[in-house]
Amino acid sequence: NLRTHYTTQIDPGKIGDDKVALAGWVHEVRDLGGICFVVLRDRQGRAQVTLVKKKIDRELFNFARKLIRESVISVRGSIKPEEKAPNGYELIPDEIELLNEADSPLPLDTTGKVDAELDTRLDSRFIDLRRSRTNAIFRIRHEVLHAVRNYLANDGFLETSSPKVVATATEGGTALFPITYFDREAFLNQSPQLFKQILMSGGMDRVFEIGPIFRAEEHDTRRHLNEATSIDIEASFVDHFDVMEILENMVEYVYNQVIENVPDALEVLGIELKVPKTPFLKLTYQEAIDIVNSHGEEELKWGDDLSTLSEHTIGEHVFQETGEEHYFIIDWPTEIKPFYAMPYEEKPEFSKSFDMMHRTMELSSGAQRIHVPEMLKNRIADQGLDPEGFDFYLRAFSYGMPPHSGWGLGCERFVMTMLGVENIRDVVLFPRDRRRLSP
Ligand code: ATP
Ligand code: AMO
Repeated sequence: NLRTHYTTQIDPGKIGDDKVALAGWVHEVRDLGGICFVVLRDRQGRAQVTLVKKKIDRELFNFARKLIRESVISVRGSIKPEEKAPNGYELIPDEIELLNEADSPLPLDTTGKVDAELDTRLDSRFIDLRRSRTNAIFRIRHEVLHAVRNYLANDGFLETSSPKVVATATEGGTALFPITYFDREAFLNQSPQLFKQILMSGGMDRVFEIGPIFRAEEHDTRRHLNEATSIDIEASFVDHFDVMEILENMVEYVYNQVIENVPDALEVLGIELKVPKTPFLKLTYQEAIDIVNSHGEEELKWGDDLSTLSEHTIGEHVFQETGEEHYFIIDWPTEIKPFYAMPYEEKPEFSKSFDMMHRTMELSSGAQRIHVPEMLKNRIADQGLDPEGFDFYLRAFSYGMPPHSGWGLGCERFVMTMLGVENIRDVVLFPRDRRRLSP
C-alpha cells in the first residue's frame, strides 16, 4: 500500500503506534541539522514527517534531507501527537519511497509565498493546482455541482444530456462556432434550450442538465468564457414564478452545503460565506431601468438591454437597500428576450421572463416558454430567423406540448460570485478564451 490515509484522516489521539502510509508531494524540506522536517502534501492537506538525526537511521535521514521539492513520495511510519504540526500529529518514518523526482526550478511556486500571473498559472495548471488556494477553489466547485445534483434530483428532476453538435442557434445574439460535420456545416451548441423543451413534449416532466455550452463571444472579459458549464432545468405545468422559487431555494441549499461540507476550503480562501436570504427581491425591468436613470450615469429607455454599468448600478442599489447580493429582474420586454419566452397575454410587449442577478453580474436567465406552435413559429420569424431551420424543434409542439418553464445558470459565474473571485478563468480547470486553446 502506497497510502492508507489522506493527511487529514488521521486522528492522533486514536491511531497511536499503528503504522500508516501517506502519499503525496514534497511541499517543503526543512533541514535544521539535528532535525529534518519533510512536509508532505496531498489533496486534502499536509503532514509533517519528522526525522531526528540521533534517533533515526543515518541513511534515511540523509535521503530525506536531499528530497527535491514537489517530488512524489510515499512515507510509511508511526504517528505521534504533536500540537505544533499540521493536523496535530507528526509521522515518524520507517521508510520513505521516492516515486518520482521533480525537476527544478519549478515553473511556479507552490507554497503561496510568491504570486504568479494568471496566465503563468494556467500554462502550468498541473502545478498551480498544487497551491492551496487553487485546490480549495476546485474542491468547492465539486461541492457546488454535487449539491446542485442532489437538490434537483431530490426535487424530482431527471438528469439528462443533450447533443453538443447541432444544426441551429438558440440564443440569437451570441455567435456560434461553426464546425465541419462530415460534409455538412454544424455548430457547437450554445445552450441545451431546444432539447430540454422537446423533452417536455416527451413527458419527462422535470429535467436538468449540467454540461458545456459554447459561445463565440467576441469580448475578452473577466466574466465570459468561450466554453462554459451550464446548469439547466426545464419543468412542465409550472410558470416562471415556480422555477424562480426552485432557483433561489437551490442557491440557498448550495451555499449551506458548501459551508457544511468544505469549511476547510473556505478557510484557505479566507471566506466567511453568507447564505443568501430567500425569497430573493424581485424588481421588474421597469423598476430596474428607473433605478439606473435615477442614478444619472446612464439614460436607458424602455426596450434597452442592461449594460454592464447599469447591472452594477442596480446591484449596488439593491445591496445598499437590502444587504443582499442576489435578486431577480422580471418582466423583460419581449423583443429583447429570445423567441421562446412567453409574452403576458394581457400585455404582450412584456414577457414572462427573468434574470437572476448577483451584485456584480447576471448569473441566470429563464422564462415561461411559448408552448403554442403557431405563436412560436411567428416569434421565430419576427426575430429574423428561418422557422424551417427549427422544424425538428417545432414538431414537438404540434402533438401535445404542455406549458413549461425553465432556466440556465452559469456554473462558473455561480462559483466565482460565491467566492468573490475576480476572474472567471480562476474557477475553470482549463479555460477556453479568445487566446487560449491549450492546455
Ligand atoms: P539540534 O540542536 O539537535 O541540532 P536544532 O536546534 O536544529 O536541533 P530544534 O531546536 O530541535 O532543532 O528545533 C528547531 C525548530 O523546530 C524550533 O524552532 C522548534 O520550535 C521547531 N520544532 C522542534 N520540534 C518540532 C516539532 N516536533 N514540530 C514542529 N516544530 C518543531
Ligand atoms: P443565457 O444565454 O442567459 O440563457 O445563459 C445562461 C447563463 O449561462 C451563463 N453564461 C456564460 N458564462 C460564462 N461565459 C459565457 N460566455 C456565458 N454565456 C452564458 C451565464 C448566463 O446567465 N437558454 C437560456 C436559459 C434558459 O432560458 O433556460 C440561456 O442560455 O451565467
